[in-house]
Amino acid sequence: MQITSFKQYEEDYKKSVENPEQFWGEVAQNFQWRKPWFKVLSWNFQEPNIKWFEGAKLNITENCLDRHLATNGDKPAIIWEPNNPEEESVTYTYKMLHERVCRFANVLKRNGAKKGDRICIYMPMVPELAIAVLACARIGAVHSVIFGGFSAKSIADRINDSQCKLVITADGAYRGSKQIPLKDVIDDALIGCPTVEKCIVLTHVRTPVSMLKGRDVWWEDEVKHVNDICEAEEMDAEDMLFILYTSGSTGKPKGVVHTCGGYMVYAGYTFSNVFNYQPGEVYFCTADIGWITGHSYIVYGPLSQGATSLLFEGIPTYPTPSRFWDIIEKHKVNTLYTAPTAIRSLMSFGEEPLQGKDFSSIRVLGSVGEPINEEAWHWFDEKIGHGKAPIVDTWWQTETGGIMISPIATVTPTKPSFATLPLPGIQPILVDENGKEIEGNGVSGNLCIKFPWPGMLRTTYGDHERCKQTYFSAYENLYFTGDGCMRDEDGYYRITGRVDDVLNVSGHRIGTAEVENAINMHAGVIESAVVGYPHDVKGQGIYAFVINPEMHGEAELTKKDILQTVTRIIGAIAKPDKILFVSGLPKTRSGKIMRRILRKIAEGETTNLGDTSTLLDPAVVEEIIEAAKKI
Ligand code: 6R9
Repeated sequence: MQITSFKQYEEDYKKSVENPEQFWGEVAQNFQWRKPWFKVLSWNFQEPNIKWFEGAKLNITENCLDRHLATNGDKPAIIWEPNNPEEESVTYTYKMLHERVCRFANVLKRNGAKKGDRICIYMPMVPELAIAVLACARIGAVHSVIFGGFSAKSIADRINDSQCKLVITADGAYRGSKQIPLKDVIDDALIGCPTVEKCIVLTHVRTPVSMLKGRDVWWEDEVKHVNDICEAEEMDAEDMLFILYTSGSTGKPKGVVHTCGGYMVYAGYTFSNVFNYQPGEVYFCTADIGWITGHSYIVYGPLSQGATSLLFEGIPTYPTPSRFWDIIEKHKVNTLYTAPTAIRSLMSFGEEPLQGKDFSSIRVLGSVGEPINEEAWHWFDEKIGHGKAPIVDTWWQTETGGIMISPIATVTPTKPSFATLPLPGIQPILVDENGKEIEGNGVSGNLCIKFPWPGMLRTTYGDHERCKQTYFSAYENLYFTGDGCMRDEDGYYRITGRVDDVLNVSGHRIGTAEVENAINMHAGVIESAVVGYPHDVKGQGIYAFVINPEMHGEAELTKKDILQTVTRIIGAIAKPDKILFVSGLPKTRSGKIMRRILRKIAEGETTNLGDTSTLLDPAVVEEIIEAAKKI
């Protein structure tokens, strides 16, 4: 199923559009099914109702583990690099990983988990995180992984939304020189989570934690009480595999739902092709398993293909900005898949951290999460790839399950900051505001997809209407991505960024409404408006305009108060980079905040603010501009 020439890509693409069912039916033959499907695809985008491989039975862990045992049992499945380079790295072969997953699956059962139950995972980037994820899949429980940077309140909201029965966590996590007290955060979260019956705690940083009698158990104790034989649960192709929460333009994150069969096929197929993975190679994705990139391209995609997936706890700059390069040298990494924000941050340290490092193993480079600017692209190409490693700029989303528009390594000619061409099976279309298709090349519009693909989301947990409204109602019969996009003269796609109220901060999706809600929780805040602005390292920074009561002679409100509130309500990842206290916000007569104006001010624009005639009080704009000059 690996594409090896551009001609083959063109042929496969054509076939995938002309006869999608035959195309995906053939791709799916490369996976292991307990029972075959009777229909490859049935769909409509109105409801939406999408079913892939209907009637088929499988368990994704048999594809990620069992099927490799006979031939590749002793091959490394996961290599783990700890936060502190002085500690030993750990390697799990496929045999070992299979054994650990089965054992932990039995621990889950012992603690009352069964098929269909939702399980929240809040863990550091350790092999046990991958084990926990796979153990859920093994028994047919639905995992909901929450990134370690989210606050107790965010966790509680997510746990309650999907009524999780179990939580898997650790005492803490390392993040460079810092420690994150995961269990403490979970304890705070669980005060408001009546559905959680058990909490399994892994020892990692060895910080003291409190264990609640009857609820909390230690991972290390539990595994002693079970054996390592665990028959995989037989799942329907359309049974739920996981929920992953993501931000949208409203205040409340949605639980994006992926199902077993289609997701597996899509993650595996795209992994194998986009990275042109070759047997025996070491593949290093620097994402966190708390995000979709980690789900699809640290765990499920690579393991389904019998690959060696390198997993790393820590940050790119600790203990030095050579950390990635040292890992590449040490483990002879062949593929590095990372984010533009990490590249820009490492660029800022100059040449010194690269001196004497051996990059000769690098064959393929990848970028994900946000548009990659040309400067970062060239630096990545020259300094890390030495001009010899193709860069795959992979555009996709939590909702798409896997990579959608991207070069295929060694096959597609690349172009700096272009995601290039759609993968087989993906039918992008650009539309104007009215949903009219923009045809031809050298054009820009809103990016939609007009035909289903196996990895697409099926619903948003507990609220199908929301899924419909968010993705399938903006334009009739199309999946709307929320991204703006241009198609150049060669038909290459370049993603220009979100067209909705979603920010992309260091590759993390954050809704402006979420941040505003958090800021407004502070007793002293009357109202706020949040917009993004260009940031050298993060891609986008968060700019908050906050109405300060002090200006009306009330209690003193400080920027620190606001930062603390946001950290408590959402998590440190959503902290504004700039806060501007104002006495009013630019509103229309109907009371809508004119973000367009605030965005311009945040970008440093002071004169060309566009039409302000519909504003209720145009004078407030002048005041904001003056204040903005001072910060
Ligand atoms: C995989 C992931 C999705 C949003 C997406 C877009 C942006 C992702 C990109 C990119 C330009 C790329 N995005 N990859 N923009 N070029 N190669 O990041 O999922 O966290 O859901 O974010 O990220 O705006 O809509 P997710």
